[in-house]
Amino acid sequence: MNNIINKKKQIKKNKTFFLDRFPIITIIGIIGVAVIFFFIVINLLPLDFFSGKSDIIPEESDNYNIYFESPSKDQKFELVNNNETVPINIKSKNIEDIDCNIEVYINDKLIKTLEKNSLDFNWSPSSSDAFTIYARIIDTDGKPLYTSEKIDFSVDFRNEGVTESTTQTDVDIEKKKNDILSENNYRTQNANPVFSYKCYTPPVIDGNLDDWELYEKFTNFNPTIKKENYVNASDISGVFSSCWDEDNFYFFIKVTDDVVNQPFSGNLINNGDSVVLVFDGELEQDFNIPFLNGDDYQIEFSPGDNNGGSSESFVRWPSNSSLKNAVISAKKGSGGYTIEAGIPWFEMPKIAIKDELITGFTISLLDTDNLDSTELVMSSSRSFDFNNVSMLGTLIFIDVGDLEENTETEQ
Ligand SMILES: [Ca+2]
Ligand SMILES: [Ca+2]
Ligand SMILES: [Ca+2]
Ligand SMILES: [Ca+2]
Repeated sequence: MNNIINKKKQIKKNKTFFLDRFPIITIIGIIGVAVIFFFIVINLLPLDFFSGKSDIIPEESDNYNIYFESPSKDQKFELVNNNETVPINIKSKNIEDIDCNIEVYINDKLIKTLEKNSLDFNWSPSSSDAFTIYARIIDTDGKPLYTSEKIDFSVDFRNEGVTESTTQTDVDIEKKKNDILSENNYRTQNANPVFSYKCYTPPVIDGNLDDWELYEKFTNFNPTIKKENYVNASDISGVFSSCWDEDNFYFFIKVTDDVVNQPFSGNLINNGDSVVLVFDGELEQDFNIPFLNGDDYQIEFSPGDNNGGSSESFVRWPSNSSLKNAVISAKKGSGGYTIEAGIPWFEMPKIAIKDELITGFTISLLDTDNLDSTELVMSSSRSFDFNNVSMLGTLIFIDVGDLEENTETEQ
């Protein structure tokens, strides 16, 4: 009997033991659910909802990165006038998957907000000065995710004052350029676009620089073919300008070259010191075609051969013949040469010249010093291949009014 009572007691004890604990388990369960819910809510709310800690960055942001390819640290830009610009090239890492923009600050002032896929532009400084540039990745709420290193650089205008008075015009020109750049397709990764202004008075083709003061100067040539032979800027470098009207494309190139050597003429000029211009006339339509086709032109210019022959040009593509109707003037000296030329548009009939025309374009400097063939090629695009137009940079033809008149009336 006692045994039975004891067993019953034991069973009862076990039952109460379990039932006593049951509410505790329930409470723990409720707390657990509450905690999980709490974290879900936190994640759904902006980060600074609790306590304003806006500098808390998601873990993976450690991998975001942006840095400047141009300007480089302490780089000095020597600009001829206000039409010249400083190329800003930003590289990014691991921002493909986040919704963000890039803000660019110069001297702590926001100068531009870029889309993450288009991180190159030309900046027009207003005067000679020292500058500090940095960029931030910002998310769609404007919250900064990453700030780049600060890069110091300087700008020195050689003709300070001469074009200072054209500020108002420059603003309009910059706006027109930016509108074109933001509304069109071009190969931004190949090179910063170069602008060719319409001229209201054509340059005098005499090999002299005088009439190029108002036009954009391009100097940022890169070693592209046989680049292991590149020594320094006195080996080979250049300053390029161009302009246009309804009749002709005009350009001026000043080539610095330690040894001017052109043993050849006619269809061999591309083996000696020479310059080659490549146009893709229908950039938009041919965006995915790497080979040269019917609207492309590859035109070579020689400053004249070693025997005192005159300057000449040769169309390598599409016709493989000399360029008969171009007007060319060249000057050779001990430290290089200049070529000034006007090419009638009828020699490049597939380029339908008009305001805001965008073409694929690269100008390359072919340098021969001591050998019988090209030793090094410097190009206006980051890479260059004679047979691949998808490596070309961009030339944009724009009409910004009569620059000469603007300068005269404002002075
Ligand atoms: Ca001239
Ligand atoms: Ca050279
Ligand atoms: Ca083409
Ligand atoms: Ca040379």
